[in-house]
Formats: sequence, C-alpha cells, structure tokens
Amino acid sequence: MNTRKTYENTEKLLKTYGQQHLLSFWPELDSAQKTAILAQIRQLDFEKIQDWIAKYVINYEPFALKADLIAASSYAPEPVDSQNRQKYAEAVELGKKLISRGKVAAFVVAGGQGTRLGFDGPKGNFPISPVKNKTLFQIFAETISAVSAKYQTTCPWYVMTSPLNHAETVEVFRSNDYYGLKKENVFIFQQGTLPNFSRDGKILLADKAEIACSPDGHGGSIKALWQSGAVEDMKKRGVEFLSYWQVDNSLINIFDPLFIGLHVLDEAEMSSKALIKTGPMEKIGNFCLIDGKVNVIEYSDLPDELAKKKNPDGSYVFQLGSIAIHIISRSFVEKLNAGVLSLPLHRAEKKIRHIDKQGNFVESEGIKLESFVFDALPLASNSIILQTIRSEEFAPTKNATGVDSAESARRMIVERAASWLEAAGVTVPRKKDGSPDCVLEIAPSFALEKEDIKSKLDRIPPIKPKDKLYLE
Ligand code: UD2
Repeated sequence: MNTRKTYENTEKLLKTYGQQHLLSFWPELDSAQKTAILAQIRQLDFEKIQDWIAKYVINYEPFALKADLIAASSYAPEPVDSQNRQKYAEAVELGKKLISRGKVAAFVVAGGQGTRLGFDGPKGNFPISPVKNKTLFQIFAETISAVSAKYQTTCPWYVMTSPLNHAETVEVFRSNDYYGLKKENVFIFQQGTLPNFSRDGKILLADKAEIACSPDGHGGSIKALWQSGAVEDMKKRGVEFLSYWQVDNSLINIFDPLFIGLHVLDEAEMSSKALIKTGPMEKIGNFCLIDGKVNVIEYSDLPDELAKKKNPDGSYVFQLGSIAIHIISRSFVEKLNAGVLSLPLHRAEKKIRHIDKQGNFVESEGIKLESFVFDALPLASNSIILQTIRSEEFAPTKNATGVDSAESARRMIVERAASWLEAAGVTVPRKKDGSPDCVLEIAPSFALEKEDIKSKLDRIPPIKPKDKLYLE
C-alpha cells in the first residue's frame, strides 16, 4: 500500500466530513500505527456517520412516541379455552418435531460489558449456580447437551461476543473443553462496533492511532449473524429457527416446544416471550402495537403516565414486559440482510475514555450509539407474543446486589427447583417466610422441566432443613 497516497486521500475524505482531527497525531506515529489508523478510517461509512451525527448526536430529539400506541395481545402461559388448548397441543407437538429434526439452534447474545455487575471478564463466565457454582455458560451448555440427548439430535449453539470480550470468551470455552459439547457445534462470532462521538459530533480517538468504538448493540446481531457466516452455517445444517436469549438469564428455557410451535403455526418471522411486569416502572421494555405492528418501547422511553395507565379492571394497559427472549426465523435474518438494514440507532450519553487534542487520556461525557434487536419486531410480517411465568424462566443477573443480582438469581434457581420437586410430590423444607430452607440445584441432565422429575423420584433423597442438594 502506498501510505503517502492513502494518507492524502484519507485526509481529503476527512476534511469533507469535518473529521480531520483523526489524523492529527500522524507525524508521531510509526509505520504500523499509520497503517492501522488509515485502515480504521477507511472502514467507516462517512455518509452514514454524517447522517447519525445529525440525527442522534447533535440535533438529537428525544424519543417521540406515536399517539396511537395500544397494548399488544399475547398468548397466555396456559391455554384458556378448548380451542386454545387444541392449538397449544398442536404447537407443542410441532415444536418437539422441529427440535428433534435439528431445525432449532440456540443463540445467546454475550457481547455486552456487564459493567453494573462489576465482574471482570465475559459475563457468561460468572459463577451463578447455588450448589456447584456453575457459570452461566456452563448451565446453557449443559441445557443444550440435555436437549440434544432428549431429542436425539444436535442443537448447535451460536454465541455472539464483541471485540471487548471475544478473545476471552473463546479462551473460556476452550479451557472448559466447550463444556462437553462438540467444538464444531459451537459457533462463536463477533458483533460489529460503532464509533464514539463527542457532543459536538467529532469522532473520538481512543489513542493516537485508534478510533474509540463500542459494540453496536444486540441489534448488531442481525448483521453479525450474516457477516460471520453463522447464517451460512445454519443453512448447511438445515437450521431454520434461532432461540435468542441474553447471557445474564440463568433460568432460560432455551428450547421451548410451545413457543417454537406457536411461532411457526402463526407464520411469524420474529416472536417474543413476555411477562407481566412486577409494577409499572419495572426496568424492562414494554410491548405495544403501533400501526398494527408489535413494538417494544424501552422503559426509559415510556412516559410515566402511560406506564401507569390502567384498564377498567385495574390492570395496567402496558403490563407486558419484554424479557429479551425471541424466536427468530433464519429467513427473516436473511431478508433483513438482503435489503438495506434499517434498525434505528439509540443514543446513550456515557463517560468515554479517549484522548484529547494534546494526546492526554481523559474521560468525558460522549455519545455511544447502538441498535436494539427488538426494533426488528415491527419489520416482521408477523410476530407473536407468548406470556411466560417469571419464576420459571427469568432471573437476570445485572447488579452486584439487590434487584436482578446474583443473589436474587440464585434464590430464584433454588425456588424453581423447590417448586418442581414439590409438584412431583417431594417434600421441601421451607422457612416461616415460605422460602426453601435448603439449597437446591437441579442439573439440566436430571430435569429440563417440571415433568421430568416424576420419573426420577427414586433418585431423590429425603430433604432435611439446611441441606445442600444437587440432583444430576
Ligand atoms: C435489556 C432490555 C430490557 C429487558 C432486559 C431483560 C435493552 C435495551 N433492554 O436491558 O428491555 O428486556 O434486558 O433482562 O435491551 N449485548 C450484546 N451486545 C451489545 C449490547 C448488549 O451482546 O452491544 C447483550 C448483553 O451481553 C446482554 C444483553 O445484550 O446479554 C442485554 O444487555 P443489557 O444487560 O445491557 O440490557 P439491559 O439490562 O439494559
């Protein structure tokens, strides 16, 4: 490469877009650094960037809600009438058939930083299980393995990382021998990044030869699935549906035949699980309909008066919360990538470490942009919502303590195990406040769902107060 020529062309390009400061340390750089910064700049799409700066960085207008926002409808966790019962039964059958034919793959998004948890390293490597201290990745891997065994099939696992944690994640999988899964059935790939901006619309430098970037949000998964070759891999294997979830949810039911079956019976392209929010202000997205299409409005974008609006029966109008569990058809990912991919961007004002004009490291408020996967929902030709039960499949680990913490997730893992055992007739000692007076952990190989317990009663010892019991 003729570096001088490339430099001149790049400088001209940057001038056109008012970003020439990106080369201001050029005279100080060695040749490798020069090549690196030029390559980074040439990768940027300045037409798009100019548009983003105008829309999201400088002339930013707060999120505008459409006036005709109405509540979205959903399938109840259990069938409500005989017609429904028949459809649910049909869906479960279909879902099971699709899983056993290898049509469904697992897909976890694990590219986030997990800053709130204060854990060093990929969040999936966070130890969470109450007896064995298994990590999130290990629980997911064992679930995938147990499902593969139950349905006598191979369920591939797609894992999305970001440049922030890719190498570490790959190392975690390698050093744990892929948790017993076959390496060729685990596809780990990286999402893209977007540049960070100062409030006045300048792209920030992380260092003299490095643009400040951050992961492009979980919405980046749609593009990354395509660009990484994951979609091609699915095609080769005959996988048609992705079961999508977030890395911090330790209770996830990855392969739910009912959810998969309803998605397919209703010819949906992207579907979601929902639960009734704990209250109007719970920090999860809100399902609603806009122009007849399912949308998720993030909690921070829903005005308080709408969040608190009630139905005549006293329930909240926007009571359905999004827990980031989706079925996504492969054909939908292909369709979105074939057209001009147009997930909107969301702006976040964050402290960003970068260098100033003098080349000193500083941390100041800047703008990060990201896209959200749920913004693909209104682009789907059809989209269903299945309500689920919180205690059965949603225990996020976001904070070090308190709400949505490791502590609350562990408590919920024990609670669910206790309720599964009691449903099969096992006596579980409980404290005065009703919580289990023991620590329980059920391995996915022992039971993937409540119904699996009944056939294993002979393997469950009597449980005494303060016992620590691991069932595998
Ligand atoms: C998300 C949802 C919220 C609710 C909640 C449930 C958004 C904006 N909000 O809240 O509505 O469903 O989850 O727990 O999504 N990730 C990536 N790449 C990125 C950014 C995030 O892979 O660039 C992953 C991350 O690793 C995690 C997930 O996406 O698995 C969600 O990220 P989060 O924990 O920051 O989302 P949160 O808590 O804001």
